[in-house]
Amino acid sequence: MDKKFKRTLVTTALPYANGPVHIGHLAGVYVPADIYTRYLRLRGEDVVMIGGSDEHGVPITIKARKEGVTPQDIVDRYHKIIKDSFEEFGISFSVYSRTSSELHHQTASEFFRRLYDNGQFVEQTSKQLYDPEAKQFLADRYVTGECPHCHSEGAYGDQCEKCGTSLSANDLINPKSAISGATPELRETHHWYLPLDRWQPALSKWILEEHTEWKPNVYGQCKSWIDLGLQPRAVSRDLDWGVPVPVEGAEGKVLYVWFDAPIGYISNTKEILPDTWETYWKDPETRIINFIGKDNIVFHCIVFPAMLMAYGDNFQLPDNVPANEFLNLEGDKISTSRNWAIWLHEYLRDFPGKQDVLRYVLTANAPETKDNDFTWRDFQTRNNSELVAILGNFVNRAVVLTHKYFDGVVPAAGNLTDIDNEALAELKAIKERLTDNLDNFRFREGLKEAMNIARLGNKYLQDTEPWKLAKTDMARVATVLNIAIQICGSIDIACEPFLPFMAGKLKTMLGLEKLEWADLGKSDLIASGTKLGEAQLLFEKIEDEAINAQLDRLDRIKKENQVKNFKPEPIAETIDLSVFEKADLRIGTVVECKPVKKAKKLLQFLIDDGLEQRTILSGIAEHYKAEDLVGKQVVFIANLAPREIRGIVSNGMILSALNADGSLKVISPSAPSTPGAKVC
Ligand code: B3M
Ligand code: ZN
Repeated sequence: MDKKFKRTLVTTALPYANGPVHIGHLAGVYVPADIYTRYLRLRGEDVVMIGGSDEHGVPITIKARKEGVTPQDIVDRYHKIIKDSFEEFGISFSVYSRTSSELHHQTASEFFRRLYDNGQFVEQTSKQLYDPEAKQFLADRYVTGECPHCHSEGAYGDQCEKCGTSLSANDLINPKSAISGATPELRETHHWYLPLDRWQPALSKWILEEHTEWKPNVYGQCKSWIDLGLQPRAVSRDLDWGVPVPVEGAEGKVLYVWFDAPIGYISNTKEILPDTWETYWKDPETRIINFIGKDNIVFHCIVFPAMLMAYGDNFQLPDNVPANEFLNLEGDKISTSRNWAIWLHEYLRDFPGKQDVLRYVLTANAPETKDNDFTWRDFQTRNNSELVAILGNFVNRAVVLTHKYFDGVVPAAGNLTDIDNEALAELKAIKERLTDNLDNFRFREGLKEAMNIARLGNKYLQDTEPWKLAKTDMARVATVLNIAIQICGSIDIACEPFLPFMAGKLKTMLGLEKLEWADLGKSDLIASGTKLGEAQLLFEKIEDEAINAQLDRLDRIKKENQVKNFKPEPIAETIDLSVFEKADLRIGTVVECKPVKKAKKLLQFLIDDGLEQRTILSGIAEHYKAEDLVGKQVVFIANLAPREIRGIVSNGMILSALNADGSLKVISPSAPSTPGAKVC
């Protein structure tokens, strides 16, 4: 860490307590924040990591309304689920609290009041969208419509999730109430606005001049906001759920959720450090790092800093905001409403004890510079060919060989040869690169370097072949295994931020008392004479069945969504009866049915049409087993010109319904009919 700083305050975006958390949350915010915090702790730095649930705002009240329960019920339920998931994944918050707490309400209220008293707001009356049926103003997500920027449907009143633009409800094209579906009308209401324009010069200097080192995605978004010219932003809402506006004449108004939520970072710091919290917020020797997803950039880089500047009293601005892009799932955007996600509590049910595997895959694929994709196949490959085959394998070999030749007691090293010195030098070089990556929030690259230590270990054992030396030169075997065990120790330290569960196991196996970054790369990290624990497998292979079960689940969800969103195709152009009558539709009975070689989709039918038996090919092989269709009656077009497909002549066409989920269902008469009967 930079010498200027004495301590670090890591904040993590407060997830809305309106649903469980999924892999996107973990990959974008909590795993990177946890890696960074654990790394600083290993360095012996003073660091606190702040988390908590965001329990206000329309996302909560919408969910409550949908389920017919109170907002309090919703946040109580999901706060617990979210908190438990984080705990189980080893996200090592110093505090994980909630914005419905008494302390937060007081803190946010006081914050608003001070700004109000110091003339930091402008009060304005304006026309806002109002739902005449539900009899309420439509703040934020209570209204949806077409995005004025990218023109996609379903943009919210505060943000378009498609293009990420932050919006004002009045700008939506064709707005609709999310409560009643009604078309809103405009009604007058008054609100308090934070005049961001007043802070434009200060924000511009602070970000555009003093923080050119920020990630390009973050810097770029800030720059385009600032270049557009900052506007006053309303910080209150006409809602009954939230922190009441602490001002006379503000009945029925609460603080805008994006005003109170970031103050949650302060409240939660106060909660664990009631006496010293101010040092973490107001001392210039504190460094504040905000871990967030890209949709939260403007609030953390523009709005909250403006609030802090308006408050004064030495509140420090973040030193860095390493926001991530989004993680997709199997090629599609993760979406709570479409259930297109891997929920952490479900993952834990399906892969108990495999928290580190998910942490590993999410970091290896972290959406650090661009959106990235999670796929179950990649998950399996990374587990089997990296965690098992590289990391687990090396540690296992080193520990097992030490047990085999030295009863599990780390032997002393003799004179080092070139190969030993090279390995130790490479270890030091890896440490340097790893440290540099972690210092600069490049966790993907960092993880690669940590794994390179295991690669180095495997190569070292491969090159020295202690199992062969054991026949002739036990002194040399002692040196090799000593070094191999030192490499294991370095793996333990280097991987602790990324794979804390594995690191805990390995620490016990190696008899280490404490992991410290300073020890990483040392050649005497584990003293000779140390008795190793039993060799335990650190990772186990993930079989195809487990992965297929997950893919089947996603397939089911995709189909359910297709059915839910099914819109029948528009009706085709009108035709005369005479045109229709040209098609000779008949009933036929299936005499034979069999697959067609090398044609996945085709079934070959022999149909009794009352006159003769005719061959018809139909593209429904993925929807039926051939034998199940024998004896069934079908509707077919009898006078279609014959067509040759794959060397077989098809005389007609069997009719099927193409359903919303993509399935094809053969059309049959509702009761047994005569083969050859006309369909009319
Ligand atoms: N709850 C938005 C989100 O979950 C919001 C973050 C608050 S951070 C202070 O994306
Ligand atoms: Zn848009």
